[in-house]
Amino acid sequence: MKRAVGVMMLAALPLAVSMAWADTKSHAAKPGDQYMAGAGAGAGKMEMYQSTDPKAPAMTKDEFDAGRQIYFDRCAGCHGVLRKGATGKALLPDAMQKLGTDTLKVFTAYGTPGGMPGFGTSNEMTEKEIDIMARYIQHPAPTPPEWGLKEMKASWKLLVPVDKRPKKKMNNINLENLFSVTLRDTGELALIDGDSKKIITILKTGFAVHITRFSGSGRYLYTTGRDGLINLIDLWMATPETVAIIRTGSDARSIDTSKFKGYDDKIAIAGSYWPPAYVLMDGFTLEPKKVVSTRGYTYDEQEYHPEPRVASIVSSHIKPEFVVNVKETGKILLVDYSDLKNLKTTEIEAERFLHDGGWDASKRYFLVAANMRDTVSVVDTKEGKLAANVKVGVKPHPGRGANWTDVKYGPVWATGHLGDETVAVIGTDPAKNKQHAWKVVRSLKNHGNGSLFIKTHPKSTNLWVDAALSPDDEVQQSVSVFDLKNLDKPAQVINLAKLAGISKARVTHPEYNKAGDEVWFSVWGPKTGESAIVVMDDKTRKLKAVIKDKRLITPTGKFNLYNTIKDVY
Ligand code: DHE
Repeated sequence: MKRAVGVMMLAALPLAVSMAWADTKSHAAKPGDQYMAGAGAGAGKMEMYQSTDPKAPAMTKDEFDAGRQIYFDRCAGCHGVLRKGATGKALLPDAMQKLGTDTLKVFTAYGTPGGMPGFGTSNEMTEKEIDIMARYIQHPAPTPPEWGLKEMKASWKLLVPVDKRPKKKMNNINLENLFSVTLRDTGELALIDGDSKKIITILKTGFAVHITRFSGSGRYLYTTGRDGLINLIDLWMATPETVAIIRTGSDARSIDTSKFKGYDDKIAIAGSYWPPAYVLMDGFTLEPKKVVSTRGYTYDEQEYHPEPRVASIVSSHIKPEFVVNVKETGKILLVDYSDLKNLKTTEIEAERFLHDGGWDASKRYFLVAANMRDTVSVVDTKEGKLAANVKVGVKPHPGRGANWTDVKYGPVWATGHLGDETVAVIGTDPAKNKQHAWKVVRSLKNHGNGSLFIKTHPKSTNLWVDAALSPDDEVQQSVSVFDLKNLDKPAQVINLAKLAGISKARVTHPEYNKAGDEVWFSVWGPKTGESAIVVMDDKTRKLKAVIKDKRLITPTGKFNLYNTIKDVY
């Protein structure tokens, strides 16, 4: 196993230096291995108490602090901050002590058949780090600090107050066709003009920034880093700039804004993994208004869970409501934002380990993957009820999914899977196609497992599916294209990395332009290698453009402004 620089130093280094270290070492290998990696700088950097358990193997304070940092960077996303388990198994001290240091070193180095990556075989941890981790997880998990309104307010910076912002749009960017692109490993966003395909600007954001959402009017862009840092960007400025920032927690993935008529731009919501909570903010300034904890009881066994993390959040178009998906308790919350002082929430029992999801074409039903239960939960947001729990393949992972009108089954929504090669197609029209509603009506064959994202467009007859986390190089670089008019025909498989002239990269996250005639993919290379965005002509399925630029480092998610606001997918 390769030995890298002393990781014991890492926790003590300032962020910029530790990121540079990551640049040359840990990020260099396989980008997809980072999928299950965790929280990044946020919670890992905070001072935490090291408890002493006489049954756990000895560790120096430096080793313990290094373990804490590695755990937050690599493990917390799957196993949870408190190690109660979610996508990964629970790692509680009693069970870990029974397994012992040597066995735990083998699991960490070589991975497990359950899907845990081998951090030694991928060169993402050194022998020394693996030894530290094997001992660290036999100690009780230290609890990161809480983060309430006071801490949020202290972190809040209104860089450009509302009255100092432009009164009209000061640029000639076609905002409706703007793409916001996550540059994962540099903690930046690239704003790309969808028409000219030129980079407009690159903006600094939080650590390993996760998603972009836009305000209902289309003027503001919101993004959250894994470290809970939120940027509010004003797209009307001559060159779009950050006008406010806030830290809403130390570990976060989701953000959205009010979309119901009359509430455009007014309220923003951010969800946190740690502390497990969501916060409602003023949409124009990010001033935090109300923090709501998601700690509580699991929906099924009604057992207390100290860390039910907020996974996806979507904004309803038909009511003043946010749909908040709480991972570990398996509850979906419909949060009525029309009266923040007297907050009304409908709590729906769905399924545990909720992750990502999207609307059906009518925008009445929200479909969300409970990935560790091989289930898609469907909520009827009009009635405020669970419509169904649909059993699908192994570990569904839809992103926001894909909607079309199937020639045989009427309106449907689809998801790919991390754990098998299938694409599950679910009927979504209980009014006119009742016999197919909330059933898997088709199971398509993707070109491999490890699918993260799937997409189509109302103007398209193609369905594009990636397999970015497949262990096979050829498969992870390729996408399947299905003909929605003839789904009995096998998919065409196209290697997009090859089209971009890049040999080491994963291809992920299809996103259409506003017109629905181009589909954009990220060719996600290592931080020190080459990446690109490939634009495919949707009709001909031929290459239309390759966007390459030395600033386009590790592009992953891409969000077209119009399609994101209107939930077109
Ligand atoms: Fe994501 C969406 C959580 C790893 C790219 N990811 C989401 C959402 C959640 C989530 C909860 C839904 C947000 C919403 O809609 O409000 N992601 C997590 C994790 O916990 C996980 C597994 C591990 C981690 O530590 O973060 C993880 N995600 C990744 C990656 O490694 C990906 C592939 C690359 C990256 O940029 O980090 C990645 N996740 C994305 C993208 C979306 C996303 C591009 C938005 C999809 C969309 O089309 O809306």
